[in-house]
Parts: sequence; structure tokens; C-alpha cells
Amino acid sequence: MKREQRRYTRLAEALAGARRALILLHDHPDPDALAGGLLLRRILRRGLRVAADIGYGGRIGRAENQAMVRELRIPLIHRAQLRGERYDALALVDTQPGSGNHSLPEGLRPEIVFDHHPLRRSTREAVFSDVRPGFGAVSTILFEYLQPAGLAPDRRLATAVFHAIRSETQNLGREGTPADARVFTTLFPLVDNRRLARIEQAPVSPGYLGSLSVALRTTRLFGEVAVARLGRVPYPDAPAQLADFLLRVEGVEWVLACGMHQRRLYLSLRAERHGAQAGRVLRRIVGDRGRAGGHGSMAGGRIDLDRAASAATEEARLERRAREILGVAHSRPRPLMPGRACPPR
Ligand SMILES: [Mn+2]
Repeated sequence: MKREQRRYTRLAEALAGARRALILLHDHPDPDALAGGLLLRRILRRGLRVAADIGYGGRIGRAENQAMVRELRIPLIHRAQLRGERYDALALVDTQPGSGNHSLPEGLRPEIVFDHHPLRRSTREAVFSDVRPGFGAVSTILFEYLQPAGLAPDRRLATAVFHAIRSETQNLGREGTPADARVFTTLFPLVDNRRLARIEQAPVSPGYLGSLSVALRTTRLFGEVAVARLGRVPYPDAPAQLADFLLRVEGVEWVLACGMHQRRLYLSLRAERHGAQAGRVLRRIVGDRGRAGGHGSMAGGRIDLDRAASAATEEARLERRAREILGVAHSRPRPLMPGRACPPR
């Protein structure tokens, strides 16, 4: 029996007797989590005849992600509307138990886990888990289950998965594997290009422009490390969005971006180099003040400000830690845009 078939059979066994499953994504879901959720819902409903809802916590902030949900009609239930008693099975997608970036109530254990972040010990307690840290996208992992389930992707699913791999791996240039590339090319002829264009060219919000303006004016460079302290941000994944942008600046090898949303500081770390262990580096920067995790060249984290000092103090501490850990503690700060005065802190 093929490996894909065996995995699918084990998934089916883990869900034996289940009638309705909750598929929980990480908070502030990104395209990969959204497409992964859509894939698993399709596999459960059409393949295994288990009803399934997709739940999430936090907020879908980026204009492109809002457009993805709208254009591809991804059915989502916010945690505030979830009724836990309706479900007799729980699956996590693009996250794992104990990672701290999802809205699973403490103590509740998922039966099923699909992820491509480094394996966590608590995931082993799940009845079924498929965690492959080398993969560029969790959608690639879930896509493998369609065939053994006897399913083929329609245009909507193909567009979702294609967009997920494309955005998560930056067109396979970041963290992509041959498996991601295979799914990407398989799906290409099936993609709804007009919808995809409406997603990728989604109208930019004034809130994003505000944060972009702050980033351009106040980002400081220490050698090849850019530190963006964005202050209040319009949505939690704005620092990640701007970190991606700043990584494109000439000579920048690392970006740390942070911004506050509802008394919480959201952090994003990006590295130009592959295998830079960004997840590990960000965990060291954050220390025991908050949570962090990620892949080789991208990582995210957060710090609750109720327990910590003011946002400005915490940001200053993060900047200092980042400079120490990345070896630029003694580099003189330079402004992002030449000819400008270096922003005071
Ligand atoms: Mn992902």
C-alpha cells in the first residue's frame, strides 16, 4: 500500500465514529492555514463523511487574506461563535497543541494535528498527527490526502491551495520543497486566475498605509539588521507583512518588526538566508516574556503587555536583545532611507 494511502487509512481510523469535527486554525489565519482548513474540510466531508466546520481565533487583517476568504467563499466560524458541544472530534491545522498561537481552550486535546512547524512533544498525544517540518506549506501535506480519498480539486480549492503555497513560500523561493513545487505545478492549470488576481491585488487599507509610513520613517538599520518598531498596528499580522517588505531592502539580511494590537505586542522575524533558524532566534529574543516559534527563515511571536512593562519599554528591550543575539550590538544605527536623520528612540 502506498504511503499516502496508509496515512489516509490511519486518519479514517482516528475519526471512526465521529459525526462532526471542528477544524481549528491558528489565530489570525494566513493563506496556508485557510487553504489547509478548506482541504481538510473537503477530505472529511466528501472522503470520510464526517461533517466539519472551520474555526479560528483572532482576526483576519491583511487585505489579501480577507479577499481570499471572500473570493473563495471559505466558510469560517470565529471562536466567539463556536459551540464546543457540537463537535466530537477536533483537528488542528498549521499549528500544534501547546504552540500558544491558537484559541484552543487549555486542557482540550485535539485528536488530529496537521502542521509543518517543528514537532512539539504534546502533538504525540494526538490520535493522528502528520507533521512534516521540512514542508513549505501545510496545504501541500493535506493535498496528498485528496487522491486516496478519491477526490480531485475543483477550481476553488485549487486556487486556494495554489495561493497558499505561493504566498507561504514566496513562489517557492522560501522554504519550498520538491513536494510543494509538485503540487504548485499540478494546480497551475486549474487556478481561477481572475479570482487569484482579485486576491493578490486586493485593495490596500488606510491602516496598512499608516503602518507602512511608520516603518519607512522609523525603521533603524544596525549593520544588516533592520528593526521596525511600528507602535499601534491596525491588525495583528501587520508586523509580519511589513517584515516581508523590509527584508527586500538592499543589504538587509534580518528584520525584526513589532507592533501593538489590543495590549499585545506582535513580533515577526525574517531572515534572508535559508536555514537561519529564525524560530530559535526569535525564541531567544523573546525569552520568557512571551511566546515565539517558526521556521528557518521566518518566525512570529507575541508578548502580553498586561504582564509586561509598557509597549515602548518592551520594544526597546526586544531591540537590545535582537542586536545582541544577531551580533550587531555595537553597530551604529542608520535610518532606513538615506539622507534622513536617524529616528530617535
Ligand atoms: Mn503554514
